[in-house]
Amino acid sequence: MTHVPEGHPRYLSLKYREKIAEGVKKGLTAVEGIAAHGRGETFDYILGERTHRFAWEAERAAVSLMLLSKHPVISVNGNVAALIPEEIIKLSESLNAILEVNIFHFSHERVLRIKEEIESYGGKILADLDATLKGLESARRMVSSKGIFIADTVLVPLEDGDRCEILKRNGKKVITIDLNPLSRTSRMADITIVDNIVRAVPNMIKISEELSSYSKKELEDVLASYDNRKSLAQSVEVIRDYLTEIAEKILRGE
Ligand code: PTJ
Repeated sequence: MTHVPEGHPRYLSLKYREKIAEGVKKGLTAVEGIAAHGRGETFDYILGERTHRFAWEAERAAVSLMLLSKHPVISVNGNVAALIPEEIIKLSESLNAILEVNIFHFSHERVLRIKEEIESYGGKILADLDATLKGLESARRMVSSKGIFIADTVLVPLEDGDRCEILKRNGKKVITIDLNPLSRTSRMADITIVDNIVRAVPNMIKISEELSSYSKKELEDVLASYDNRKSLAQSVEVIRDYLTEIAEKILRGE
C-alpha cells in the first residue's frame, strides 16, 4: 500500500481510496467499485466531509428499525468489505443482525473472497445463494434462504436502484447508506443515510449502545419522529447552501 502521511490534508480520503485499490487487488472489490467510490467521494466533498444532523437522525432511525426487526440483515458488497470489514462485523453484533454477501457484479470467486475476508476478522457471514428473489434480473436476485430471503429489514449500503426496488416489492423494509441523495436507491429506501459509510457505521455502533436499553415503545417513537423525505430534502439543501457559500467566496477572491 502507498504510504500516505497522516499529516496530509487529504489523509482520510487518500487512505480510503487506497483501501478500495487494495480491495480490487485482493479480489474483493469489483473494478466498477472504483467508479462508485469516486462518485461517493464527490458527494462527500460537496457535503463538507462530515456527518450532518439529518444523517445522524437517519442513523438513529435506522438503528431503531433494525432493533425492532425480527430478522434484520446487513448486505455486504465488495466496497463495504474493503472499506470497513471490522466495523460492519461490530455493527452486526450490536444490532443482532445477520451479515450476508450480496454482490451486483457477480462472480463465485468474489463471493468467496468477501466471505473469507470477513471471517479473517472473526465475523460470521452467509454466502449460500440458495434462494431467489422474485422480479430481479441481476445476480443480486440470488440470496441466502437464512438471510435476505426471510429478512423483514435489510441494510443495503452502496446499493443500486433496481435491487432496492425489488427488496421493497418482496415486502422488506430497506435502509441504505448512500452519499448521493439523488440516486434512485436514496429516493426509494425507507431510510436513507446520506453519509460516508466510514462515518455512518461507527456512528450507528455508538447509537446502538444507547438505544439497546430503549423499550419497544421508545424505539417506535424514534422511528415515528423520523421523516425520510424531509431528511433527503435537507441533504440536497445542505449541498445547495455549501455551493452558494463557495461561489460567494470565489466572487470575493478568497
Ligand atoms: O461489489 P458489488 O459487485 O456489489 O458492486 C458494488 C458497487 C458499489 C460497485 C455497486 O453496488 C454499484 O455499482 O453501485 P452504484 O450504483 O454505483 O451505487 C453506489 C452508490 O454508493 C453511489 O450513489 C455512490 O455515490 C455511493 N457511495 C460510494 N461510496 C460511498 C457511497 N456512499 C456512502 N459511502 C461511501 N463510501
